[in-house]
Amino acid sequence: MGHKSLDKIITLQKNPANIRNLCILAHVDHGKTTLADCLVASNGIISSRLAGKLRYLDSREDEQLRGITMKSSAISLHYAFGEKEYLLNLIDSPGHVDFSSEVSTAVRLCDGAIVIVDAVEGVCPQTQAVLRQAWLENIRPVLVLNKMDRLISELKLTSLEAFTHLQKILEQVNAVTGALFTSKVLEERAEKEEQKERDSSRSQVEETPGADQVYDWSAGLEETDDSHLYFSPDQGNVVFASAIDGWGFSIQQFAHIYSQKMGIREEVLCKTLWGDFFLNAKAKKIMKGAQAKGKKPLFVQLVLDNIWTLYDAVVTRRDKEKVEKMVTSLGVKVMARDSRHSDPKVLLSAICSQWLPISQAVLSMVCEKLPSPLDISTERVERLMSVGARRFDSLPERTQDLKNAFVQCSSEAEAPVIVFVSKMFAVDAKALPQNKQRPLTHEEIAQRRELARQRHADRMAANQQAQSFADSTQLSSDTQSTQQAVTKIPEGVSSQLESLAVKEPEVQEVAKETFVAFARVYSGVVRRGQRVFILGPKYDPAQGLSMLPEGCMASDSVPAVPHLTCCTLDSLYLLMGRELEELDEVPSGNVLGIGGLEDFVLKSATISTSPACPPFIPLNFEATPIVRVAIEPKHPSEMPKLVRGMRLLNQADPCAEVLIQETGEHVLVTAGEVHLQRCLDDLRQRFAKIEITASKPIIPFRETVVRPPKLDMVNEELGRQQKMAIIHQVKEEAPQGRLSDTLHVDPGGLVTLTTPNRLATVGVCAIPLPEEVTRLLEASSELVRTLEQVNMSLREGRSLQVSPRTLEDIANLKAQLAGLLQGHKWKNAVDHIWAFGPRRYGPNILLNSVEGYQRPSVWHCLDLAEKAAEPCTFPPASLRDLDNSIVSGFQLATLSGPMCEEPLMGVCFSVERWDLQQTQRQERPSQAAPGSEGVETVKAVPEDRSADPEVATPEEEVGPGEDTLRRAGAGSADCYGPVSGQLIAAMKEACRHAFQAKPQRLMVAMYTCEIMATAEVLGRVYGVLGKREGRVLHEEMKEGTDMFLISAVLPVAESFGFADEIRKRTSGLASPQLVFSHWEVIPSDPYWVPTTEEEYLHFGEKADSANQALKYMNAVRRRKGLYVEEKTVEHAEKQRTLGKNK
Ligand SMILES: Nc1nc2c(ncn2[C@@H]2O[C@H](COP(=O)(O)OP(=O)(O)OP(=O)(O)O)[C@@H](O)[C@H]2O)c(=O)[nH]1
Ligand SMILES: [Mg+2]
Repeated sequence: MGHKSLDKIITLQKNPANIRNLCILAHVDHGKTTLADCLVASNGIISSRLAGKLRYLDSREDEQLRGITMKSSAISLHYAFGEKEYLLNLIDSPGHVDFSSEVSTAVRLCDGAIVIVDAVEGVCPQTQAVLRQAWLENIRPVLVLNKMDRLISELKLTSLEAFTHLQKILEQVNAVTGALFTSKVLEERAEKEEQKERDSSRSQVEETPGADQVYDWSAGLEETDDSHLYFSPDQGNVVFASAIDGWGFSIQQFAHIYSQKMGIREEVLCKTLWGDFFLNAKAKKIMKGAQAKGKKPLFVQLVLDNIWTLYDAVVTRRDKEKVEKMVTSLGVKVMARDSRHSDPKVLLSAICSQWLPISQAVLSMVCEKLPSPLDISTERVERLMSVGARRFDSLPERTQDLKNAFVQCSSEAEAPVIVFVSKMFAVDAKALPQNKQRPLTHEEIAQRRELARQRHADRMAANQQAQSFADSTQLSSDTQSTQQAVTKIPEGVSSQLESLAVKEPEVQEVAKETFVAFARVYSGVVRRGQRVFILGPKYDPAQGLSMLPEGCMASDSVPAVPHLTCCTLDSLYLLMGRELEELDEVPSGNVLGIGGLEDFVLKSATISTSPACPPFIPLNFEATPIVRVAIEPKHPSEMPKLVRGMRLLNQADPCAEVLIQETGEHVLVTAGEVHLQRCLDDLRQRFAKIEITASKPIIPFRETVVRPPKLDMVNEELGRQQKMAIIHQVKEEAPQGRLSDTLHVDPGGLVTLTTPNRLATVGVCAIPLPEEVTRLLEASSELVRTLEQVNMSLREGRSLQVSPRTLEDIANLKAQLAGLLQGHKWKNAVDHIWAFGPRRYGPNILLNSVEGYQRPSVWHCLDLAEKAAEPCTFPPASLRDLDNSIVSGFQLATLSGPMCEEPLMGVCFSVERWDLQQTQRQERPSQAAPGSEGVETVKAVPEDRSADPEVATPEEEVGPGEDTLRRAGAGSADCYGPVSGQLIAAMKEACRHAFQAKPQRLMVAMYTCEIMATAEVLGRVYGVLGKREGRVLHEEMKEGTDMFLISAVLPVAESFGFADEIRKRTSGLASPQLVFSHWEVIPSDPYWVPTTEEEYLHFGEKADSANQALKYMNAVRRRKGLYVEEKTVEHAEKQRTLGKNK
């Protein structure tokens, strides 16, 4: 990059009003990087001939090879628009679903986005996803309808057809935006109304109810002006383009041209060029109703026809004369070598890029329509600052004051520095500007020349000396003379060698990876060498402010505050695509790279000079990492290198997770197959630089229980004895002797288990949760986690100012659960929820059905919030002693189930009985809870159950009273360990047995998959889907094209190699996008064995041929080193007979 343009950018950085931070978003392959190329070429960074072919921002080798972007990268461009000069910080993002986390990191740093839509394919799944992301981050989008050339050369549409087609696509895009907008308006309206209600109830104004309370649901939508949110060419936020051919236009450009030509006012043309208007040549008027009157719409006549004619002349007919005419009438210059080129596209882009340069159309739209950093809305600021459930107005006052700093985006000296780092990216240290060879200045060149001259002179002198020495001594042997000459190396040369020798280790040291933070300055000026605070995501400004002395700066010696560290900003960079330029300071409103943070920041962080600054809300990632592989070095001795490499990879990728499993395996979790491949390549080539082997993907499963099936495998009604068989199976599995006298299972599935010291007994029963409940819990896991945090802090006696919105969400969740848990079985269940699990927020429920135990439910915080605003704590007395052990046992049981040690899902464990022996409580009277008195008798077991001969009476279970007393008397010297631990283990075991007493099923993760394919290859796509147990949900034809859009679901377990297979079978015509969608129960029972005659006939003795669930389960068990019951070949004779018959 030349000094001049660098200086220019540095000057432009100081004027935030003329800065635009924007990213390019789209579905995969819609042409983001190609468009970026065109914009980069407009700055002279690459040649305009190569624009679109080079894909400059795809700097990685694999990106170029595969032709898809994998990392988002930024570049700063300048653009003169009218009188003003603008600085554009442009970020190109990947479109493949696997890399959607890269999109999140890009969107966070921007104020606006260019959304690209392929004019042929229209709105695709990722288009919707990116529009949603832009919406969530509150950034403004503009639209580019790209690949217009395909309408002409591939679809062969006429200009009129193309117009209709474009209108439809625009409608589709607007429908997506509309849906987002509507939900937001309704939400806001609800909030306002509630506020009003609260106000009115506070002011005690009594209004006559019922009179005017008609619920008008549409009111909010009509009032709000949303026209600016939609894409419409007459609004100036749509550009039609073909990035590959280098042209693009907005209708304003044509309005300008034709207003001069036809003498119609530009504003009128702007309004009418797009839409149902036509030109009445006689009356010289623009009229409405082109379609009804069968006239050519204005857009077709004045715009599209010109382009269609040009393509026809240049590409289709290659009519030289006509082309020449058009060239002169357009007033463009074409070089001879372009017009003579054998590929007509070269000539075409030479003409188009001068006539309608795409960069001009896109960049002027960007400058005009996208907001500058100064336009940041207070709403966005508040959202960025309110972490988790915190209410913005509950933040400390000094923190709230920082809002102004954001809004002002000031670069004054006193403005606090606020920077957000959205990701860390690895750079080869050689590529850093400090270590790069730069062009030399004139003085340096002169100096070097002088040095070289000197050296040359020295060498000449030395040679002469040697010559004269040899001559004078006249040695007899030649060899000796040369030896002498060599030994006498002149000084100059030896010093050169020395300097070379010194340099080598330096070079080696430099050749390693360093990390650069991808960041944006929201306020203040960052300077090189500045001391700043790094705020982790869990940093609490209230705590920080109370612990730090008043006016504390990062440069002082700072006391230790959790999640806060100090560091120096070593180097600042301007991001220029493949290159970095060093900067001394970066003012507010700019995107930049920061070096030297790798030891302080893992993936993202907030940086500030003020300890009052809150950490920004976490990035929202759309993709869930789901594909796991275990990694090993090829040579075991290289393990440390692998560990280091994986650590680096973890830091360099926003979404990849690296963990060590209990088995000691190093596991990498990625978003999908392509992502996995990229991570492995990165490990091999950059971070670990060793050979590694990756296991087959480890597929996650879930375990669940279902209602007893009514039909057997051959569709016959199941009798009672089959259900009994299941119970027997459980009994057989229980290890003989050790547990048999403490474990009891009744036919209803209630499992009672006594701890080894016989002091506590729990009775647990597993119930399948309705599917909707599981789905709801899965979807609200974040909320449940927040709920758990709130409860935890209440239990610890701290008060947490929860935002009313979160409280409302929690109340909503409760209401929804209550709505879904209907029926006799679930009576009052919602109020008795004890905990969620695993990890306290999973999709399983622990229910308190213990009679006489009035435990506060998980919804406790709601009651508190209703009662009073003042902080209040849990009444500690109402929690029974050892309550926590029950919860822990439940957490452990749900974390790994009995089938193949995978987490449970959709299971409710109802604790029906929980008895603690009197003696135990007497020992610890101070901790005994008053509510727990008198619960040692079996109250919870229903009559019919206790009457069952299989269920022991409490005396039998507990054993003779004397014995108990003796054991209890041993007190802390109990040979079974502390009671709490025993209770955890007992609870866990009880849950597992209760689980096994019900029909068990395996759940598989499912991908949704959208495939676009042409009619010819449709059959093959179905073939591949069928083979891999996929299910087609629907199939539709894309209007105006010959493409079919198929959406299907596919088990993750069957998805590996799916994309490749589809691509191979269809010769690259169809390529699927796989996104994790949900969990699904496999209907077949993994433990099923034929019991009836019919089943035996149907499935044979082993009956494992078709049991998909068994196959999956055994595969997991084998991988985990668990016992697998399998029969190997039994009747080998049969095979012999087969051989004979041949
Ligand atoms: N016909 C036509 N092809 C185009 C146009 N723009 C881009 N392409 C082609 O579309 C393909 C994808 O282009 P890219 O720019 O890599 O697409 P992308 O959106 O960056 O893709 P990802 O980064 O992988 O999401 C390339 O083969 C381009 O040559 C266009 O205007 N017309
Ligand atoms: Mg790309």
